[in-house]
Amino acid sequence: MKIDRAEVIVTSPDRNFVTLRLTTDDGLVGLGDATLNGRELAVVAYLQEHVVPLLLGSDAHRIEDTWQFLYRSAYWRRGPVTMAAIAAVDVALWDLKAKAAGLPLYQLLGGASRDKILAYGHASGRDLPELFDSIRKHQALGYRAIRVQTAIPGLKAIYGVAAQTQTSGKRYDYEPAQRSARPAEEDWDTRAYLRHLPTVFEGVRAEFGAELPLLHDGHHRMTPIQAAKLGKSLEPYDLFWLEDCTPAENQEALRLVRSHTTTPLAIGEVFNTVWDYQTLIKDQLIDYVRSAVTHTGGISPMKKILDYAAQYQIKSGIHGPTDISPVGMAAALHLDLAVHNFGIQEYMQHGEATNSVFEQSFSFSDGYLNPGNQPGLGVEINVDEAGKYPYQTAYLPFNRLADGTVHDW
Ligand code: EZ4
Ligand code: CO
Repeated sequence: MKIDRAEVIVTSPDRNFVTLRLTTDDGLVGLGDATLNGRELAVVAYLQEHVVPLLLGSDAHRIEDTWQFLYRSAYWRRGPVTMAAIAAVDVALWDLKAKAAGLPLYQLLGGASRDKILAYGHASGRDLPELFDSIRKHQALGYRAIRVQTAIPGLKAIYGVAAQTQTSGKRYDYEPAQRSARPAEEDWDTRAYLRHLPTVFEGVRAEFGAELPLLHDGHHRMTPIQAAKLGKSLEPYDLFWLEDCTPAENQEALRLVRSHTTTPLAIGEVFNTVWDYQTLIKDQLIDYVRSAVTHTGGISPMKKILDYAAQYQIKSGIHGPTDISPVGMAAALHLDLAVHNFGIQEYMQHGEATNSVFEQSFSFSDGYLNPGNQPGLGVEINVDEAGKYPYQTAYLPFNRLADGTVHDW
């Protein structure tokens, strides 16, 4: 099974997606998601200029060897662009191997450890009534676990609140990347946020009861002591997790947060290797690993990170926003089904145009996902449909404080 063709397909149905398509000499097709939100074309160039020429003619069965070759032969290691490109190759090779075996991919990862995959969705609102409506809408869709984000009085637009952004939003509850030539500017005030957020969770618990699992994303905007304070003030509301409470680069920050609160901590959507987790996992400073399969070098390294985490009772919470394509989502779902230490899967649902480009066999019902039993990932790309949606420049927003200082978004 030799790699005969390697194509990089860029399409922008509801948003930009980059897909690697490998074709073998015996005619099998494998897909990998290479989408890196707001930096898509850097990964396209990395793949086209430096990876595709190295893959042609190589043995598609040698997944680990190909991964190590791409990682080590580059000499310059890690980083989101490199690891997104390598991830696309890794996932496409797993797709091919599973198709060659005639098995759904999870069977090659040890088989199913569970029957179904608990998902959480993103509810948001500018005020409590709007937030409650959004939570109810998610419950009506079947969701059994819900992330809660709200506006902060005095701030005009912040991360995670659908109705505040100017994006198309027709099919999405929330889509942060905006199709424009420059990143949109949003605003931030941590003290206002720390005062407001506990009142939101108090309201949600009063309305929806104690049972519903609730999550929240701090999106890297707090200092360690601010995050510690927030974790403590949210303890009465029994969060499933508090995500990305501090900027992710400093692993030691989580030690301070951890020493002050029993609110479970999740981190890692911007990480790209196991080294980003080394201290966090071995010192048990977190409860959930948030990496995306697509940004962490693929299924092979992600499985290793989760196996390492399992030794410390740390579970998975794989990143699954709309900027992960259906190919990347399927890769996550096969891993979710197979690993013992599964925690929860983020799932936001793609729009109709995206679903017309990517034919999927995974399903969502009654709050649970399932990758299905098609051989491989179970996702195919319709190249004619993809061709109808050319790339459009789009950026994630950024934050400024009241005095004009750039802040974490
Ligand atoms: O902001 O994927 O938990 N989910 C998130 C996402 C990220 C986007 C960035 O591209 O934080 O919504
Ligand atoms: Co997040």
